[in-house]
Amino acid sequence: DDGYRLWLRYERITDPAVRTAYNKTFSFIAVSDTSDISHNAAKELQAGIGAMTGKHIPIVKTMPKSGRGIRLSLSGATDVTAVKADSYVISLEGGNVVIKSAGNTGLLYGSFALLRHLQQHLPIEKAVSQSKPKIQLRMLNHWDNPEGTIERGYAGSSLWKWYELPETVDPRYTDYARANASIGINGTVVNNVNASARFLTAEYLHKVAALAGVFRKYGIKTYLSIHFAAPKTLGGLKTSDPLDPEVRKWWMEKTKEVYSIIPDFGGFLVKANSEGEPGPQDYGRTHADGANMLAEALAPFNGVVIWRAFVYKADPNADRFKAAYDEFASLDGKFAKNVIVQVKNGPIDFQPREPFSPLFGNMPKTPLGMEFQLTQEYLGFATHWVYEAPIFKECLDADTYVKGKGSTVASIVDGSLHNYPLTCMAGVANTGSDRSWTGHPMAQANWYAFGRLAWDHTLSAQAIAREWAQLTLTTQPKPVAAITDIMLRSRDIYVDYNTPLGLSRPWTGAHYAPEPWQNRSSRPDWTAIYYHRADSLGLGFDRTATGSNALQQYRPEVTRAWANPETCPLPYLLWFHHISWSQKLSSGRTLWDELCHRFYTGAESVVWMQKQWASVQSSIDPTLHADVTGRLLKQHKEAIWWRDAWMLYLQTFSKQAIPAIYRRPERTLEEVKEGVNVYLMR
Ligand code: BDP
Repeated sequence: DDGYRLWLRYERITDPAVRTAYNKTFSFIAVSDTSDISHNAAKELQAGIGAMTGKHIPIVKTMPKSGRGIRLSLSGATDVTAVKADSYVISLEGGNVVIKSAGNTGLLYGSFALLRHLQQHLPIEKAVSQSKPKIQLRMLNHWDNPEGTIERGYAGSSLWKWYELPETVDPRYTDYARANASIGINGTVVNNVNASARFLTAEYLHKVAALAGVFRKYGIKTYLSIHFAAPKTLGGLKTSDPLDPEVRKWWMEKTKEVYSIIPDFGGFLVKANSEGEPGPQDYGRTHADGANMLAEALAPFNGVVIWRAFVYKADPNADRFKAAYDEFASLDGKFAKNVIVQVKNGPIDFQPREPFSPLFGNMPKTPLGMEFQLTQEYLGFATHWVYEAPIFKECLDADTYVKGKGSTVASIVDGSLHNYPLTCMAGVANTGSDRSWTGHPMAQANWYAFGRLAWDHTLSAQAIAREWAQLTLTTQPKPVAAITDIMLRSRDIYVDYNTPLGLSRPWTGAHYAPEPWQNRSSRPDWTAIYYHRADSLGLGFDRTATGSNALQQYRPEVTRAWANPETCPLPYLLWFHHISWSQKLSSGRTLWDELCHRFYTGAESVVWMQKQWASVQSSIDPTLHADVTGRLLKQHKEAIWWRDAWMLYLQTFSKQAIPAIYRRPERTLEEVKEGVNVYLMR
């Protein structure tokens, strides 16, 4: 198994009782709606159930007089909301399974829900359910470049073969769309946020249209990241000032052209005045001015602007933690109706563990979308096994207290707390041209978990892990439990050997190798020492009132809990405090001893992962098992690499010994540095 089929494997059911029950129930699929989406729903059921039972199930327009089957039933309702159209009910009527929805997308999602159920070999009666998405725009963001590379992509090159498009349409695009639809994803931004203006040329729009033509048959809308200076670079104008009438006209005409080529185009995603990208501030205008200009051009077509809040200036005295809040909170209420501000889960940058972004809750009049990162930029690329649902859940379940207790980030993002008219959750994709789609086969679970949570953020990380393992790896309960266990612990294990106790590592470089000593860069906030602040006294970034006071951006309930080093949860400790090496922590250990403990147990726990994985060998496809075994070997080596790098480096400040219960690193700090240099060599 090369992993290509993802969680849509539809393996033949070997249990005769289950197969007989399914065979009795499924002798036809009746669908009268003739839309592509409904047709694809029926086709998916036919292929899936057919493969699982070994029986050909005909697709028919009207219900046959005898026999039992599945009916896809589109209610005649008109003028339904997008959420209604995506919702579905699965019921049993006279022995038939009926999937009902007000929209054909609901029929598609209901069909995939039924298939998920059957793939777990569950009784048909238990499929009776109803479901509606909590978020309207459930999107992937691809950081794909026109020449085929992927920024922060670790699974091969771009799925989009721009040089072949639009004439050649790779069948893989259909499988991509099926996979997304199966977990409820209904939007995709196909190009990098560091956007090339090339995507707005007619030539590229036709390529994008060919992709959109495939995606729309699975209920997926296509979006583009835009280059804010396109009026200049592409249009030959003298300026890209968003208040300039010529510039506005250029965007209106360009947008019209986009819609003439892609009639159901979704909208624009924008990274502006961030990390060197152009933006409205180049002309003394605000983010709102920039977004509203695009919103005006998109409004006639019901398109949306998704404007990113990932900004931080090159100010040596500023705390990058505060930047997004400082630039955006005051703009609340100034954005046009069809603008969503997309916020990364944490205030800095997709770190292995971050507190939630303080922007959540502080823009009640502006729909805030969530941006998670599926690709493992800071999580060991495609080598380390990190199940990300706990990261997503930790943020979604966090309480902001903006409207009292229970004001979770999820309730903000799903629009319920502030009555947002638009809701959006995006995942920076981890897909690429690798046969397994995601490089590390277990990273498929992160794509899966993102889709499931964007649909329903109340699902638990555990339930999703179990479901994914059953669909993707094996239906046997014991190995499923063992794999779920690895998945649920994997993130904490990674954090322990990589960035324990609230350390972070968004420094420049490969974003892979340990370089806590890195102290030179074109900007101070691109060095390692800016973040960890190790010195002879202690470690960590003081963000309390005696430091940058970033904690002030949260509500008092949060600030109070986190501003006190005694009550600040250990996982966030060094995010907010500079702690002395010998200070006793709530664990009973001193900071230095706790660090040693985390680094060592973290690295050691990878051995536990290896053992768990070895224990499931007989239930897993041999190719896949061997692949993951190899990656775990590497992960263990690199966990020790990270441990040694941090420990030896921090020891130069703490001047304390590594407790005798742990084996001393087998290399010196200089040797680790040399190794990292080789890694970084060009
Ligand atoms: C950082 C990445 C960079 C992205 C940037 C972003 O290192 O490649 O362009 O985020 O989100 O994490 O814009």
